[in-house]
This record gives sequence, structure tokens and C-alpha cells, in this order.
Amino acid sequence: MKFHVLTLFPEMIENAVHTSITGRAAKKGTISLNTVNIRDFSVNKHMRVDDYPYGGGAGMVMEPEPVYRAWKSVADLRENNGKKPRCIYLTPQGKVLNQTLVEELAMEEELVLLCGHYEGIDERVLEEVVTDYVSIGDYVLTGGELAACVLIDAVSRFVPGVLSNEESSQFESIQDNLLEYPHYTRPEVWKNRQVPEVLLKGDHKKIQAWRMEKSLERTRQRRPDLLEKNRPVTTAFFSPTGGTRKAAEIFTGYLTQNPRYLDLTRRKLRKKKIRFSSRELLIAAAPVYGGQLPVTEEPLFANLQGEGTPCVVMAAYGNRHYDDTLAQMKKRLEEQGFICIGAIAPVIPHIYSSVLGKGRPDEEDRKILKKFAVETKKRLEKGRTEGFASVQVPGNPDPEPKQMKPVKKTFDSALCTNCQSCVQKCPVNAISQETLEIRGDRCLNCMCCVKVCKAKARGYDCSQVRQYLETHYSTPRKIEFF
Ligand code: 9D3
Repeated sequence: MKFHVLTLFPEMIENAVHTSITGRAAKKGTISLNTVNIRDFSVNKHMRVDDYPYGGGAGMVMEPEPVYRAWKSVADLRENNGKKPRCIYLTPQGKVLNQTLVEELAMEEELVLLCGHYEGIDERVLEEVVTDYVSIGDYVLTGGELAACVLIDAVSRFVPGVLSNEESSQFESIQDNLLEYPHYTRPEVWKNRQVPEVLLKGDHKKIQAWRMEKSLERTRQRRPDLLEKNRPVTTAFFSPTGGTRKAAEIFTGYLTQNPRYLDLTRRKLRKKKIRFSSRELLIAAAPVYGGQLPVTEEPLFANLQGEGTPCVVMAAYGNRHYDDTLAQMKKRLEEQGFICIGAIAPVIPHIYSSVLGKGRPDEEDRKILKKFAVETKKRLEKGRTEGFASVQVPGNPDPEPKQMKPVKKTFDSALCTNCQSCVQKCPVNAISQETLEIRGDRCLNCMCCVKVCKAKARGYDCSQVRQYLETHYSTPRKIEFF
């Protein structure tokens, strides 16, 4: 990440950034700092950069031309790839910086920060160059320099390689609008104060529950305002062979560190009515079968009930196409009280081919999933004040059900140990407990039974469809989101 800072006091920025963790990162080259002294671009023989305000009043105003030339020197520095870098003016009149904005800014390659001094900067140059107005809080500073330092510090923590593994920004509390639980180290007793009992024993589940309880209690006491913004996240997924589940988990992990998962692959859970309040977020994830949602005895997600609850839909597909799946999901969930605020179609390994979607989601996919998570957080914040907006997605919400040619399944009874794994795991109850035969009318061709068969008694032959897919759809597709 490259930071360009336009300022009258470059040494203030240099000193702060070249210290501690950001200093280490600048040395390594994971971030770089380029300060530009606006005074070097004075158009006045006395090197003056400010003047009296038109209309009178106290204080001085920074002239437009030196600021413009300083900005231009940076804009020209870059290979002109067409688009201007985001230029952030630090001002008490800006949007107050928060963690979502910090994460969003961290995804840029380059940022230009403009620091004002005196009463401010001539409005016309701001109109010309500034893309974002940012404040760091509701108190008065003497200038924008310290605010720029704060922004650089906070943004740098999200630049890959700036923090060590241990310091990682990946899993932290502000993400969930909850304060952190209290920490303890040795000795076990200090000034007659005991370390809480639960932490001394190794029960991980109990420790996690205790920490969550303390986080909530602490937030209630010290920052009740944050609790209102806290939005429990539930990820409901249908994933017979694990591909959808993986994509859903990666995305969910970028959104929250306290997710609840509903595995709708299990028939029992699909039958349960589950209600969501408007304060929650639902992520609904399903695989694409022939361009549509898999057909189960009851439509997928049919028992989820919202109350103006925001939701994000995810259709995971094996590199051919998601076709109507996102549209189906959106329609279904919106009829059940949800508002679809986002949709994404990640690529996962195809069940009938080891080539299509191989290794997906990969590193590039993770970046896109992260980007969509940050975008989702932005939409949630906006929705809190302005109401949620339903997103447009491509596809037919009511397609004719597609009759897919069943894939030939093989069964070697000599290898079968009758462990019943396939019977129990089959998401649509299509395998007979007694005969182990597959009921063609129910079978999804999801190949879950093949995957769970430890004895390798079950297999399938999809050579024809695989041939077809691999000749037509081998070029890796990029994740799309809406
Ligand atoms: C009431 C008129 N002015 C006060 C003397 C307004 C004013 C102008 C410039 C107030 C502060 C500043 C300097 N501050 C910043 O440039 C600044 C800032 C801040 O003061 N608080 C929070 N965030 C920021 S970002 C930049």
C-alpha cells in the first residue's frame, strides 16, 4: 500500500509512520510513505500558501493552486492507468472513520491523503481533487496531520504482511461490534485476585462461552451503543459434498467471528422452522445443479422465516454457470420475509470433473469474497439508517424445472460393509435402509453417498457429461457478485 500525504508538516507524518509497527512495515516495503510538502508548490515569492478569507472572518484559508499542484505532482507520478487514486481530505466535516471504512480503504493500492491547516482549504480545489471526506471523531484538532497518521495506522493493519501472524487483524472484536473479553496471564493469584477458574481448565467450549459472555457484559456496561449495531450472523447452507460449505465458511469468516451455522444438508434441520429478527443477518448458500437450485422434497430454505431480515444469497457452481439460481434464491427468501441485500456466485470444484473449478476457491477468490464481505458490511451500515435495498440479480426466478439426465451409479456389494453411512447422510433420503438401492425419483445425483462410502463400494460413471463439460467450460470463471 502506497500512502501519499499532502501536508504543510511532513515531518509530523514521517515521524509517526516510521515508528513501531508501521515503521517496520515501511522498512520491509509492505507499505510506503511519500510525503509532499504543499509549501514546495507555493505560487508566491514569500512561499506563502494561505490568504485571507473572502467575505471576512477569522483565520486564514489555504490557496487552491499550491494544493492542486501538490496533488498533481502525485497524480503525475503514477503511471497513468486512467483512474485517479482515491484522495481523502481529513476534515472535521467528513464521515467519521470506522472499521468498515478502514477495511475498505485497505483494499486500495494507493491513497492520497490531504491535510488541511488553518481554517481550511479553498473549496474549489477540494471539488477538483477530493473523493472522500473523512473525520476521525467529534473533537477539534489543530490540523489534519494527526488524523492522517491515525488513518494510516489503522489502514496499515489490514495490509497483508504488516502484522505478524500473532498480531493478525483477521479475527478481531470491532468486526462484530463487541468489546474484547478480559485477558489474564501468570501469576494465578495477584494482590489477592484470582484468575477466573474456567480459564485454568482446558475446556475450550466453556472458555469460549465465558469469553462471549464477558464480551457482551463488558459491551453492555461500557459501550451500549455498540450492541445496537451488533448483528448476529447465521449461515444456512446445503452442501452434499462440501464445496458450497467451504465457500460459505470463507465468506462468513470475513464478516464475523461469531457465526452460527445451519447445515441444511441434514434432513432434520431442513424440517425445523427457524425465525430471524430484523436485527440479524442470514447468509443462504446452495450449490447450483444444472443452473438451478437442487430440488428437495421441500424447497430449500422453505422453513426460514424473516422479519425484514437482510440476507445474502450464495450460489456455488462448478465453473459452468449459475444461470437462474441466484434469482430463485432471492425470490424464495424475499417471499419469506427477507430482504436480499447482496448475491454472490463463487466457483467450487465440479462434482463430475476434477478439472472444472479445481482448487477453487483460490487466493484470488478469497480476495473477492473479502471484498464482497466489506461491501456487505457497508450495505448493512447504510441499511441501518436508510433501510435495506433489495439487490438486482440476473436470471429467471421461476425457471421450468430442469430434468437432468441421471448419472450412472455403481455399487459393489462385495466391498460394502453395510455401515449405513450413505443411508444416513443422503440429503434426500433416497437410499433404502434394507436394500441399499437408490430411488431414482428422489436422487439429486449429488454424489454424497459416493463421498461418504469409506469402503469405496459406491462409485459413478459420468464420463459423457464430464467430456462435454471439460470441452466447453474449462476456462476458469471469475466470481461475480451483485
Ligand atoms: C470552528 C472553526 N474551526 C475551528 C478553529 C474549524 C476547524 C478547522 C480545522 C476545526 C478543526 C480544524 C483542524 N482539524 C482537522 O483538520 C481535522 C480533524 C479534527 O479536528 N477532528 C477530527 N477529525 C479531523 S480530520 C482533520
